[in-house]
Amino acid sequence: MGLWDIDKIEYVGREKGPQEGLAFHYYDADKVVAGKKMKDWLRFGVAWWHTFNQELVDPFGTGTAQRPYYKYTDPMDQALAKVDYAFELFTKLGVEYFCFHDRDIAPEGDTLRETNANLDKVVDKIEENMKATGVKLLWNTSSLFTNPRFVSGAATSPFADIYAYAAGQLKKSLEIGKRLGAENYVFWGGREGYENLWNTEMKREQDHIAAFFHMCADYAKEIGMDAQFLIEPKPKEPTLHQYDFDAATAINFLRTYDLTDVFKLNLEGNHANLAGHTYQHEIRVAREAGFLGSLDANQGDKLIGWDMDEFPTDLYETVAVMWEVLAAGSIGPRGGLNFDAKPRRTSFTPEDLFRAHIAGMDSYAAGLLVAAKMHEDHYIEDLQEARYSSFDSGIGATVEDGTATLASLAEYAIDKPQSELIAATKSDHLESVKATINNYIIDALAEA
Ligand code: XLS
Ligand code: NI
Ligand code: NI
Repeated sequence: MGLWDIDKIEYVGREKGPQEGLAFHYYDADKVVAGKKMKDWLRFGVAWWHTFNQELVDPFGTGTAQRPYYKYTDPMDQALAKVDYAFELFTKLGVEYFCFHDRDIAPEGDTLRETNANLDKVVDKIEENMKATGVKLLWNTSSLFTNPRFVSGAATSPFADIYAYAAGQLKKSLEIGKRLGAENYVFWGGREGYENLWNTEMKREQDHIAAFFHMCADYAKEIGMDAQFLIEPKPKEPTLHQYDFDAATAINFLRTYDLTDVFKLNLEGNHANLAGHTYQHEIRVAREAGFLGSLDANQGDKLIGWDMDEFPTDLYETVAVMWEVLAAGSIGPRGGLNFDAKPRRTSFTPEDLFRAHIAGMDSYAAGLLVAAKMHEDHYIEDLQEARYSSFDSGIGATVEDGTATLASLAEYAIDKPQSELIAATKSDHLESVKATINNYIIDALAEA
């Protein structure tokens, strides 16, 4: 049973009925769906910070989590012990990737030099375990938001010493990413924004962080670190306003500062909601602009306006996400689905960590099955094609081939009576579309 006192999680399908908690009902890693194995479409990753470090605190209470490694009271002993627990959890779940911040895996020392030495010890052990298990690093990142030194940001801090420290931290993180063969490297700007605009030079701060990103790209090139760089948009929380607000804002930033060759986006469900979007919207924006990089799989709650980081179980959302992923051909060049998610405070046992990942993995596997069936039938593609068909020929085609002018269009429209214009529009039958998507969910999962 190992360190966690839990057996390897197996795929049992639906034969045992709906209540088999410690087994996969839909996630069948090697099953081929839409031309690829499920595990290669989904590339699940475990988030070190939530799964191993999150104590399930909330603003009103201390942690409720019960974890077997809490018996190691020395921070370094605990950090090293966690590596064993981590790799056993990955292999028992059959998850092939993981992600971490520098601060998740090793305690800080008083100086960057001491901190880096702590990191090296844990990274040695992580590297050994990666070799032994074949589990890979989906991405690593630097925490430039936890320590009080980052109170006013890191690469947008008004304090130059802090900026320099952040750069030093990044240098080390990129070296670790290279050493561990990171597929991606993530930048989430949790404190890169402002609390108040009156004391903020917004453009100056953005110039600074752009320079920071260029330095990171240059250094990665210099040391031969070839991870795909990703910006992870989030509109707010912890700061009042964050500069990488949403996908569209982040893409505009990358274009403004000539960073489009280096960066793509890592998109997160709950962040999308905080920005007033759906997860599907954020993925669509990135996909159509060519910036889809990777996904942080979690969900928010309709009734609560902050970052809940719930494990994703909303099938309607996983279907939408996987529909976009199938349309793109992959999550991203080197992307995966990282569970940036934590069990609820009331799900505090070690076993709940497994249950939560199983729920997330099954929900995305189910989403993949449904979306694959929709793509196979060309249901959405046909519906969209028909909707825009008036642009395939006639006056519409002149718009798309660039020959239309305001005058040519006005000339075409000038004598059209209202009755003809209304006749040119068609009902979307949106309620039927939504009901049909429901039917796809019901039918595809009944067949699974
Ligand atoms: C916080 C972010 C964070 C990033 C990595 O809301 O999602 O966890 O994924 O720094
Ligand atoms: Ni988040
Ligand atoms: Ni995230």
